[in-house]
Amino acid sequence: MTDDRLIYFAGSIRGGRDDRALYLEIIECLGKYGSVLTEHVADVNLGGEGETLNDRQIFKRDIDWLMKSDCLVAEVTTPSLGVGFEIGKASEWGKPILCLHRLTEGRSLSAMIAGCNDLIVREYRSSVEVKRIVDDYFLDNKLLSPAWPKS
Ligand code: 6K6
Repeated sequence: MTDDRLIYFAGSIRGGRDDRALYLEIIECLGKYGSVLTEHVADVNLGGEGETLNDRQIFKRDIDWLMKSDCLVAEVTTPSLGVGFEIGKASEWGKPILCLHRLTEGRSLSAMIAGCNDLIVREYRSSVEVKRIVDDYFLDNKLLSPAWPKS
């Protein structure tokens, strides 16, 4: 039943790569619930010499993927213009959006994310906890319903 669900995972790239290893754990967890279109977000080589697409090509490819995705899961701890843009677009298009935010001393989430009613925002403290939140999200909510409308 989950085979055809397309999940867009968003995480910081040029905003900062400190959480890259955690993105990989989240992407592996998301793989239980559908196909993750953006596995490269956790790629250790992303942005390095091997990058073949220019910015316009990256933008077009990612926007096309986001448009055809069934939901957006965004890790929002490291502030990223790209992730914020993707959340804004997905919200405008009525996609289900789960934002994952790690509680960090001295830093708080943007009010434009924390205060937006279109998003589900979940706070976590550890990689174990963030994966439990992802499991709960996909197992509990109506995303699993066959009648769930595609945007
Ligand atoms: C080349 C040089 C540095 O990074 C690259 C390759 N860039 C990207 N590749 C794929 N997706 C990207 C890239 N840059 C941004 N994105 C999209 O925006 C991803 O879907 C991420 O969720 C988000 C990250 O935005 P920034 O502003 O942190 O880069």
